[in-house]
Amino acid sequence: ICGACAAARSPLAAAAAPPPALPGGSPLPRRLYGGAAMLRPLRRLSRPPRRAAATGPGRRLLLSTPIFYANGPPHIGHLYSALLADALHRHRRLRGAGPGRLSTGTDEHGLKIQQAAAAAGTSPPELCERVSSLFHQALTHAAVSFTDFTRTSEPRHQRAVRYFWGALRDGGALYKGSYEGWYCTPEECFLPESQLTEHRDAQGRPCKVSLETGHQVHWTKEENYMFRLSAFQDPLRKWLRDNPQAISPHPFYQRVLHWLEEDLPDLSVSRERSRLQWGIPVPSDSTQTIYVWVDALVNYLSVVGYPETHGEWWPAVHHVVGKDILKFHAVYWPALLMAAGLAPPERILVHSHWTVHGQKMSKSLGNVIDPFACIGQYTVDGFRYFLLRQGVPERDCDYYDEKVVKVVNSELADALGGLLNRSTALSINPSNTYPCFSESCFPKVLDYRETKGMGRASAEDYEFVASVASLPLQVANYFEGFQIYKALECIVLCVRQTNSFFQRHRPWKLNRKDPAEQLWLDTIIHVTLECLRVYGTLLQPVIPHTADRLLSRLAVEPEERGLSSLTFLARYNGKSCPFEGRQLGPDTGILFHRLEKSRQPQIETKKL
Ligand code: ME8
Repeated sequence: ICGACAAARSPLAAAAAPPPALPGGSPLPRRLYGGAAMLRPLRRLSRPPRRAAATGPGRRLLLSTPIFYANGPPHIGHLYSALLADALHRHRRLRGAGPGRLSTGTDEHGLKIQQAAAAAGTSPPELCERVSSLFHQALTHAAVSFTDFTRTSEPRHQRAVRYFWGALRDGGALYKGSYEGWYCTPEECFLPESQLTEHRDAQGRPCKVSLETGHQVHWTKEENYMFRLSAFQDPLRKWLRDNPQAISPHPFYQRVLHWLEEDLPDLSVSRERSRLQWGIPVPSDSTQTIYVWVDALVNYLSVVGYPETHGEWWPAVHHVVGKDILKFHAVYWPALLMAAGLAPPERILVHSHWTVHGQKMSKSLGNVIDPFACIGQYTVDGFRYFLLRQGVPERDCDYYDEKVVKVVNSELADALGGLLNRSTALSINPSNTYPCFSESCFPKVLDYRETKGMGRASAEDYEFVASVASLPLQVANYFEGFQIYKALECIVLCVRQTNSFFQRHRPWKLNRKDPAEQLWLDTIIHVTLECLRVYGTLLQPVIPHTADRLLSRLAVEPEERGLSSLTFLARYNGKSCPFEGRQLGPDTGILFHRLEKSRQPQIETKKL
């Protein structure tokens, strides 16, 4: 069946009169985003959408996590995706950047969910209800500060998907064709022969499996709607060449460019309704269901009010995604958007996977790590810290219990907690105030190597305060570059340097009765508390509860916790310091309790 025949059945498509399609071929779509054939407005909107401010401090940004399949309970891989997005969202707020949203949710349609419900002896809506609420709970429990939680079964989302489909069809990007190939249900996509290998199924019969995931594929032959993906090869290449920051980290950008050098066949974007009932029907063709990936990707638009108000946010959007869904986000999604008359997302931030003791996490291996149990065992902040500190987006990271205990104890409990404890101990700071800084003890110098005889601070001290002074900018750059683990590494390095500074000067040995010694003692504590204020402020996006306790102990008011108030060691630069002389907040005990090592927290099957 050619595109012209399909159009004859649909008045909307007939109006657009798409060019006859060559199945598998690549006739040029009538409208290409940013191409020579410029966009025609789709339908008149009731009011023109406001555009997202492109630059400047008032710039809006929608950050998104993937929406999670509602076929099984959350695991730490899901949580990691969400925490990365959450930390970026919180860091924007810390910077006082413009309005921001953090969207997440559940992906509830498709064969995978239909089959999981059947296997669980329940209906798809019931299964989705249960699993979606588990994800909602897990994210809330982990202090993910999402502003929107989309479920693809919601009417507002379904309406957006139908509208988006209409935009594709009106633009001539769809045609009906016969399609056959190997379908992988767990991945919800067709796979080419090059991505398959021979295997044996549970009964020992030969079968084919996905090379990447090991999931079995099945030969599927259907009449489907096809999307003219092949026609977007050049526009996609141009988009990436013009936007080298569009996909980070860089190896993933290169991977996508490489895919775009290979054949880019058209994409099947619907399934026969007789095979897949659990999904959104194709508008004006009830024999077909919209492909679950098209349905799911549109969540990023439906959350910002597509097709009415999305212009207030789109395309100021950053998607955080796992490497396994990179092609869907960096090839299919931008092409679909261009075909629907919209710009690609501004950035796609890609992370790798967590393995467990060197193995892929899988239900059959019984090594799936349960985020609820981890949070119970390591605390919200402890576990957030571990995943963000040890997770390196460029490469897979291995999870094991001992590592969590070791990292969290040494960096949060001992280094950070110990520093606060030592510098606020009543024995060392009996007045329980933020003491004064003395310029005579720590005079401003142009070259810290020439400090002999000038005060009490050593060249090492000058070097150390310089590294703390540069920390907020360094951290901001690492967040911007999607290297949160490096930001944390720098903070820890400074915390350790502060401990050394404190240790080096042995303030407990200073004689408080001697006015000169008292000045130096106060200065040491002042510098230490200033450092702790910087760390508490910068750690808010990662360990919000602990950072709050730390800042409250230092008597930093809520309105003083943003980056704009973070003038470090103002007195050293001859400015006044609003904290000097302030009474410290109440001592609420140990900042972070050391963790005990215990058994690995895994998912219990009864959870579903
Ligand atoms: O892919 N380590 O949903 P999903 C780290 N519904 N991250 C992991 C991981 C691991 N071991 N396993 C999975 C889907 N993830 C679609 C998304 S978006 C329009 C639709 C990550 O529940 C994975 O990479 O299978 C992905 O980013 C996220 O969890 C959701 O996976």
